[in-house]
Amino acid sequence: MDRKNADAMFEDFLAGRLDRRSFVTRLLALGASATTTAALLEACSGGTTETPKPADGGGGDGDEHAKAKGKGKHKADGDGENVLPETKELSIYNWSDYIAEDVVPEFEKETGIKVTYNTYESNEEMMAKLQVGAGGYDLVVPTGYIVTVLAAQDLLFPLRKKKLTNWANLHPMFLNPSFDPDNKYSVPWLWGTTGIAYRADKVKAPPDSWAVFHDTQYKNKMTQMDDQRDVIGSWLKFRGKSLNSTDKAELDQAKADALQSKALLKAYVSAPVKGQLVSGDVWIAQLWNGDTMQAKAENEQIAYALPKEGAGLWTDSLVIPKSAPNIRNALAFMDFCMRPEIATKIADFTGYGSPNAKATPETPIAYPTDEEMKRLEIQKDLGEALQIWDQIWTEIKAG
Ligand code: N2P
Repeated sequence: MDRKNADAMFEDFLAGRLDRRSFVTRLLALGASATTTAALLEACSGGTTETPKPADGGGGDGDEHAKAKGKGKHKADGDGENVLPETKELSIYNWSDYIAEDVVPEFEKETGIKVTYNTYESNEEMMAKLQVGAGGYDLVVPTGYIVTVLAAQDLLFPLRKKKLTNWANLHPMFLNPSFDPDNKYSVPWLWGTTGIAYRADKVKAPPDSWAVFHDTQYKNKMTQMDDQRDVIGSWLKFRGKSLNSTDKAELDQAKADALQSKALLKAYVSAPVKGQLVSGDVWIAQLWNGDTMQAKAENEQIAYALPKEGAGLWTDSLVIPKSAPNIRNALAFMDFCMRPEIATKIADFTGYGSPNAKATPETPIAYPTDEEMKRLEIQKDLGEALQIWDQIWTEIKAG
């Protein structure tokens, strides 16, 4: 999608210079996927269309704000930075099923802060809201490559590490990631893989290849995720290519493979497929390891496989949008979740790996074996090529 044009269109739409219908038509014409467009509309209609005012001037270190406002009157905030306002609220926007149930209530009880908690099903859904300034969120949980994109768009608030007293609990392996050097903006939340969940009691053999989504015997019993990076990425892997490919011919082949499989799929659906796996409406689903383990807790017949051609490996992280109204509380929640017992609860409930070295989860987690690890690839920002991916995804969805 042509981002400059798209940005100009958002402005026209928000300012009422472009009606809803023309906005949608033009956005699709620019190559935005239907999912992105729907998410944008939802974002525009929900809540305020104004960019929430940054609580801390929005600047990297808040200095400009201090100068503009108080000319030295601002008190220092422990490390020479200006004071973050004290509020009693916190708004969290996280993936569905991605926290333990009692973490938020415990935080509220301990701090007296009232938490608003909303969920999303894809990075695109979350980004669409942030990019139009809707939501007033204090914390969101993007996948690694999305942290890079949001930082490049100047949408993130740099962490104040001095407020993160439990930082040392994080495993060094998850620190200083290439998607966010020096963890300028992000605190690792959970990590996992994107593979195949299946019903061991229904399939003839455990699926060991993305080719299973071309297998006609499973027509209408299979789903792939509602996520362009995961779907197109899986077909690229199937052909031995990188899931970050920007090569037009490789992407055309991935599109052809996706369309061939689409005829056999019940739907493109991400986390909500768990219920259908449990009930047996779906036997084979592209899914993440942790969500698969959550479904397995309800039905023992559910298993997880990483295809032989390779699959995706990712880390999701907590970040604070620059527009966050409650930055102090966002930092407090980050720190709270880095406590060993809280990190343990989160890993136990979600079935995902914790980046916290002191977490001691007891529920089974489908960690990749060393051998599988060699076949995993990390998603990267696609840069300009995202336009081609957006276009292909729109065609797959429409096809
Ligand atoms: C949410 C799992 C999200 C993982 N249930 C995506 N990286």
